[in-house]
Amino acid sequence: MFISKLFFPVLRDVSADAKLKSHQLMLKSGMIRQSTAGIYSWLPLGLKILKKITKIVCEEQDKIGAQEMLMPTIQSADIWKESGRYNDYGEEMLRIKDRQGRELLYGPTNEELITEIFRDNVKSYKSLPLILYHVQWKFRDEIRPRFGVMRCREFLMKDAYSFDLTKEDAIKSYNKMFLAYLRTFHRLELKALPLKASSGPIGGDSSHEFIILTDSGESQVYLDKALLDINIEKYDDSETSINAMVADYSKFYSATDEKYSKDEFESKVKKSDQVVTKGIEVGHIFYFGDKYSKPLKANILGKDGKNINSQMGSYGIGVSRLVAAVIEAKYNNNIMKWPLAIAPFEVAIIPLNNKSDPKSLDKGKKIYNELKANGIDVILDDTEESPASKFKNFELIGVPFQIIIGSKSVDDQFEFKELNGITENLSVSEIIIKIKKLKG
Ligand code: P5A
Repeated sequence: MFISKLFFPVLRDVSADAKLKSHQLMLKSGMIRQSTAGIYSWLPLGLKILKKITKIVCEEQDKIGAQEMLMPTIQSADIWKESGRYNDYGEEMLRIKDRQGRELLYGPTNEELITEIFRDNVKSYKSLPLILYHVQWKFRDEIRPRFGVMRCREFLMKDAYSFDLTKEDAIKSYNKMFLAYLRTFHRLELKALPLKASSGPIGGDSSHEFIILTDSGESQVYLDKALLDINIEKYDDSETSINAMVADYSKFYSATDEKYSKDEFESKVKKSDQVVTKGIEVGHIFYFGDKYSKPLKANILGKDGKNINSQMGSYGIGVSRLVAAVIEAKYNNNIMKWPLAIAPFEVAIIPLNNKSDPKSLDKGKKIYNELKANGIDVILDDTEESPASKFKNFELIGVPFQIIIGSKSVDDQFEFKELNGITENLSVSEIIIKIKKLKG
């Protein structure tokens, strides 16, 4: 991409309603624009990051054997009446009538729809275990949408659903997802903590929220400091390792506001290890047994030939919320610090004097092609703006690395600068090796 072609409408004056830094920076850099309260358009820069995050989320789902599919945003009210949630869900659900007067709704979640698909298509225990997922827009008519895409009305969620024969197997699926979630957030360079949580309108008796600790978060959390030291890289995919991981996390106290008990917290965690802070909920997983399979009659033939309701769980990640959460967790000096894996561009090539030295732009284009050929996501500054304004643009976008072509470039050596970090003099091939290594 050449920057002169990139549609990124910079907003000089961000509305005072944008209280969170992530909201301000996303508006300012032209990542998003509000369409109406709590509903946003994703402009090219924002969408690029959203897609990179989605890809990582999907890769980790695929790795545990979950299969991707796509369900619609609009659902029939009938299945929600069958599950009993049509009335329970209240005003958060956007209800629609079509021209025939049929009751429809914009899905706030998909437990009913996936259970219907399962009921109509899976008949025997032989098809289990089964985990299906999709990445789809959801609508919740939040009473107070705020903080940009952090708490909005239309948002992108990855939601997965597991089907098992027994409770024991369902807990295995739950634990596998637990690890997949920790790995997903780890790849986004976020420290997400699984906290025992209440299950709310989704239901069930076992649930964990995944929370990123930041002062700007909406959730109040209570935990043992030791949880922060658990290194998830030490767990592999074997059942023993997954069980060890769950046991390690269960050893230490952690709870969200709703589950918090002062007595339990103070008796279990010594004063110096007590952490009381705020966080952003980026994921939430649930085990709810037959809460949906029973009323929707999603029976399968068990091993003994008898019909049995499958044991289910559901697992959500707020993909669009994650974009804002990464900014909140990592921004520095008003600059978005994107992990390389999701940066809108990995490197910016900045010829400083395109006007007085047209050869520098040719050099820039040559490097651009070399980087592209090596699979590096690169943006070239082909404008005649002042060096100061060029640097400002790339800071605003948050490109993690810059190759500067200027008076300090000698022969094939260029300044290679980390955003807000150190500068080295490197050749193009050294730069390529370095970036490839950083990408892993
Ligand atoms: C799990 C998957 C569910 O809906 N059903 C399917 C279950 N869980 S949840 O906790 O209600 O939502 C999952 C994640 O979605 C994000 N999220 C939101 N993001 C932006 N704006 C909102 N209004 C919003 N509501 C939920 C959160 O990250 C949440 O963990």
